[in-house]
Amino acid sequence: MLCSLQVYSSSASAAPTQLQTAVYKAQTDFLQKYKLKNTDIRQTMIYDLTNDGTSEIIILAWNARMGEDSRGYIGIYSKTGKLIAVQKYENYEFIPFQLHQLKNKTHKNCLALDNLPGGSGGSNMVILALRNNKLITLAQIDSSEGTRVIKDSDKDGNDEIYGYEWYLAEETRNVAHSVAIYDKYMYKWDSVNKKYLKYVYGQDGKRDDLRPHIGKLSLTEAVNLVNNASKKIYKTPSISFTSYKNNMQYLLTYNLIYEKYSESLVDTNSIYLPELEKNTSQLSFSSDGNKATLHGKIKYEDYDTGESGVMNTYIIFLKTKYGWKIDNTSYKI
Ligand SMILES: [Ca+2]
Ligand SMILES: [Ca+2]
Repeated sequence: MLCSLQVYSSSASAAPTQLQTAVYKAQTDFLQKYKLKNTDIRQTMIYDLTNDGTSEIIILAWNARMGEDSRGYIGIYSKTGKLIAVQKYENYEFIPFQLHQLKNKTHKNCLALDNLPGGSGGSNMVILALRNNKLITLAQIDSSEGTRVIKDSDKDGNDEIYGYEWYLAEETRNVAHSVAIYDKYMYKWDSVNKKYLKYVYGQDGKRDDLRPHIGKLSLTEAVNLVNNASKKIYKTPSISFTSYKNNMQYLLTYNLIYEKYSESLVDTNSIYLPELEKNTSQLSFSSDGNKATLHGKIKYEDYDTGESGVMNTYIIFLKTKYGWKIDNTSYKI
């Protein structure tokens, strides 16, 4: 199905096929038209982009100069070497890097085009269809961290586009890019509204747009959350960072979890999480309602002196897409 050729050569020993001749003719014409060098041709694809049952020759070229002088072109030729369409990319912010075949039931055979990857390795992508001898943009796909995959997962005749993006939220505000939390995303063709829709999946694999609304935290919920987290964390005195993260990520914010990132083995006794009682605890909220503070009291007794007292503890909660999580803890006598 996928057919990608690089046959730019005038010294082939075997007699060229009709297709090779047409490709050569198209490539030569393209190079002359846009004053490009042989090496500027990055990709040649044989693909039926006009959806008439006959393949076209699609050439992607960009000159090797970096920066503002960079120019990119896509040329679409008929199988006989006649120019059908050209798309120019003369804005250096988008340098056409690689073409992929993409199926779409409405527009039939389409193209996905990667932008030249930036310094971070990520690059954005556009989805193109040929209409009236012009390439039209159906969607702009956000940059992905690492590999992007084009696949018809649900076998509905439309390819989906999968990638990964940095989970940027209040609960990841201090988490370094090097250890960032990546959410998976999917662009899916909406055949009713005729457009691609983006869906994001969280660390639990659930779609963000299907998550239940997170309501106001109640005092009972806050106390239970702290007590559950406390019970869970002290079960294992010492635990690998990965297990710690996996066990606690829906109770503690990533910000709080990643405070322990430098330790390969997390000493859970060094984490302060009390067990509280509802009748001695009070809950208050920030003005926007997205942050809550639980003020609890813990009785303590000094074994040496026999003195007893009450310690004040403050648990800060953040509203996240997963629900309320503990973001910080402190105490004072
Ligand atoms: Ca065709
Ligand atoms: Ca599909």
